[in-house]
Amino acid sequence: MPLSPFSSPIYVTRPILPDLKLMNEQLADIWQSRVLTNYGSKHKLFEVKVKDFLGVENLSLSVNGAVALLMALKAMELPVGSEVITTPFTFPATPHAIHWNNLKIVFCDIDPVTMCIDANKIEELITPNTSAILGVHVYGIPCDVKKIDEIAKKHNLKVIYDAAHAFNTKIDGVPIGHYGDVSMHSFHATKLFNTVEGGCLVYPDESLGLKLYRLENFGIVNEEIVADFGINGKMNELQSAMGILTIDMVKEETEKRKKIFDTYNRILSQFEGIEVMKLPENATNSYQYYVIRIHRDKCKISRNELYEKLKGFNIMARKYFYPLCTEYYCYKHIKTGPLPVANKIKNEVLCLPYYGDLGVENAEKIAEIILSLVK
Ligand code: T4K
Repeated sequence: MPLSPFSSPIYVTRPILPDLKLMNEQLADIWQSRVLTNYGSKHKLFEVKVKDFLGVENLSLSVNGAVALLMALKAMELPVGSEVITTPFTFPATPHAIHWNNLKIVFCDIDPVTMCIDANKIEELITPNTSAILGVHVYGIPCDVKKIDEIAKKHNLKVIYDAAHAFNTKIDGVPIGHYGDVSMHSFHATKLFNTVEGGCLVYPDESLGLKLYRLENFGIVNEEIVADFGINGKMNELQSAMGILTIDMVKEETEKRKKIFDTYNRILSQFEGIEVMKLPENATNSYQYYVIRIHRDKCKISRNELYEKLKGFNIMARKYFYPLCTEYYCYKHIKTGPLPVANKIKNEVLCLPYYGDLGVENAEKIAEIILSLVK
């Protein structure tokens, strides 16, 4: 029997939402206190809850992931104009953070398996002017953190991770934020765990906390002393209230997504033209994105054709991350070496609908539709 389209659009994701009654209770507290932002009681409680959840000691909440990343780079005190090696296969927020810090972006090719920055190609890009490496744990798949750490130590570089997709990822049981000098998690509405907009920075060195606090609060020390060039990166009380409730939903949402992950893998891995999402054995899954790769030589249609045809079934998959950041108008001028792997993979990837309420039955139907189109 031919597969029929969904009756309404199936988006790539849908945010988890707390019970409205519980949210109203949170709001009533805020209304009563009239403290809307600047480190109120919701912020304090939420910070403790996130630290407990992640199993980390040093964490700073932030208004969103992009601003958190700006501050992370700023906190590293890298020489103005120095070079930061990063990946072109990411959301524009990653290179933008380098640019906004008056640093030079150096794009490195990606690993053919993890799709993260290729640690084996970093050293050839290092010059006397290199100051840092900015890796992205794309789709929650970890970078080669151990190799990157070795390179950084050898060349005296800072390591910053854009872990927007890797909330709750662990490597060998260690929270991913323990690697590198500082890592950013995003709590955007499109993420597994959301505070509407929001994010945090996690860092192994406790002393970074004070610096980040100053950076996110205008550099203010007290009413008369401003010690640093801070901006306003604070998370407010409404975001924190949302987070206090949604963090308790992450475990259940993760369990639901695990079933969808297994369903997609089971059905889609039957066909050699589709490469299903895999994580290294020593890493836990963040369950933020579900990505497949379409191998054109083995499929009837291309990734782009599949993406378009899925729309006809009301399935709104997304081509994260196509095009590469090097192709964006604002970064086209940057001279890069060849990026053969990133240029190949950008045409293969497709992120499928992935959220708990999608349910296993709908995931099965999506997978069957994909198979019927590509085989
Ligand atoms: N680094 C990396 C590697 C990132 O991927 C991101 C963000 C950042 C840094 C920056 O972190 P934040 O500053 O955002 O915390 C989305 C998100 O806006 C963005 O957060 C995310 N990465 C990126 C990968 O995806 P769009 O433009 O694709 O989102 P949009 O609005 O098209 O949403 C996708 C689908 O989600 C919609 O079709 C429907 C659904 N949706 C979306 C929203 C916003 C909802 O159901 N409800 C909603 O409220 O960028």
